Amino acid sequence: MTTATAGPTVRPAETDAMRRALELAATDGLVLGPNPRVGCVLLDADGATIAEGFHRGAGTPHAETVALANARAAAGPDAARGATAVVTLEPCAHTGRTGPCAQALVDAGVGRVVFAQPDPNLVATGGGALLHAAGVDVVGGVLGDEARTLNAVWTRAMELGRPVVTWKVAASLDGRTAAADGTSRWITSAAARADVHRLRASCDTVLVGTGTVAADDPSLTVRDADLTGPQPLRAVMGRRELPPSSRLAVPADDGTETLHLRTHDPREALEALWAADRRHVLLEGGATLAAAFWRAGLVDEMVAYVAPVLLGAGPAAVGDLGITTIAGAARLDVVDVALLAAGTPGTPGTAGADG
Ligand code: AOF
Ligand code: ZN
Repeated sequence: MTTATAGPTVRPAETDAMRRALELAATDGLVLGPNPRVGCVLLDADGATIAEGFHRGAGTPHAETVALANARAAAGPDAARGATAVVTLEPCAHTGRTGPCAQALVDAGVGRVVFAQPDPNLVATGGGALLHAAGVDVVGGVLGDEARTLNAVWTRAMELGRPVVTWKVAASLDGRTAAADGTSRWITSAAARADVHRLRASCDTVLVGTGTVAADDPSLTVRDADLTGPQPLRAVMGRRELPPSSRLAVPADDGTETLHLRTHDPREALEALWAADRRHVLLEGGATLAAAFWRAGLVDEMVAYVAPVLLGAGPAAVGDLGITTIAGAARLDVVDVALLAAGTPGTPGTAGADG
């Protein structure tokens, strides 16, 4: 990508417009699906706003096209001629669900484009170069960090070329996920289980192994948290058939989808999920599956719910990681710690089998 960062300096009105575009992109209640949040503001030569737009989610027009349409609706077909487009993401150069925005900006006669984040999507990138080649002034990187933060998971997934994987564990203080006889209700508190539902709601996929389905019959749905979009996809990995009466084998009446990935290879599973437009997978069990992902280097983040409970025996949270000596220990960085209402173990029957 060629971005003329050494070109004309960025005017204060353009930085202000970028702040506004970021605000538009961050609009509440959007159902983004696999797409990023994007906002766009069109400025005239005096730095006054001509029109604004933002992207509402996969399958809907991109922010730039929305802003151009709003400009035309307000001031006629030439409304954006000579304008400056301020966009939170490098305009796309591809024809996907919609046409290339970079070309639409050229066709509209936009004279200058200021964007925040270069497009990390290899399929769509190239808009900066296209604009530059068409004689448009292009400046990238304006409030780039803010834009990247706004789409942190999406950006990471695009850079990795696979969904981001968050591994969730709920265990006793001694790292066990069930007692010796297999009973596991309720190790963690009701507050911890509610937090799991918020975590699920922030992911587009929940992944477990066939063993977990057979052992726990989880429902893997978001019940205890706000959900703007559809329920996360329930993905099950492994070659074993799902027990026909299990919650995941029975079609859900609310449209919740289940996908059985008949493989034991984490990489293959993520490829299939990527092909299904998934960006953020919550790995929820069990120990063998978690170990397989860990050993493949495919865990990006871990969320551990640790209950002040001792079991002394019972299955461990993760299987063999191939670590034989302390020098080989997997050491993680602590990003955040929170105390979730200790001392409120749930009442059996108040949540599903998978809280
Ligand atoms: C968006 N909204 O406002 C912009 C995007 O599948 P498509 O055709 O909607 O294309 C999605 C890609 O287009 C996306 O990953 C990003 O690279 C680029 N720009 N996408 O969803 C927008 N400007
Ligand atoms: Zn676009």
